[in-house]
Amino acid sequence: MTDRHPLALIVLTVLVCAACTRTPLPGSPAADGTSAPGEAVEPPPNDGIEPPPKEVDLELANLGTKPADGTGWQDDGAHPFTEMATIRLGRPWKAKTMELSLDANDAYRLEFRTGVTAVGVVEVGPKEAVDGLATYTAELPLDITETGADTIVVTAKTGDGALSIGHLVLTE
Ligand SMILES: [Ca+2]
Repeated sequence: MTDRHPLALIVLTVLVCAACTRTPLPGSPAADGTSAPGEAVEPPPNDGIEPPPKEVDLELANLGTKPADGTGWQDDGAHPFTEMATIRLGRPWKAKTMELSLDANDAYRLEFRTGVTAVGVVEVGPKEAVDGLATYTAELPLDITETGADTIVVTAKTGDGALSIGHLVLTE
């Protein structure tokens, strides 16, 4: 396709120029990341879709319903985030096994904590054969079972920054 609408070129040119003027020259006062006084900060483009939060706070009690495998990472029944999910367990759990669903194309790190102290880590994923949420089951390390945990912090080891958890069930 070479017959682009002329307006598209104008828009592109304006965007490129805007990017140029925002790039500070080495040694210029703005190079340390501070904005010049009075410089307007433009809002991010809004395509009408609410962006997922960086961090979410979840309760185990609200994660009991298993969404179908393949549910989209932002669909009903999924809890999307981009960096970290904190799951409050409501009480200390000396769990032996867990079942949970996660967006399939990421590798997740689940850090079990009691208070702010880490007691053990479980890593799951990815499961490339599934598109959307996939279910995992895991036996928990003895440290977690013996010490107990009241919080799980979920982050990604690798992935696309589009993270999601569906359900979580612990078994003692
Ligand atoms: Ca993902």
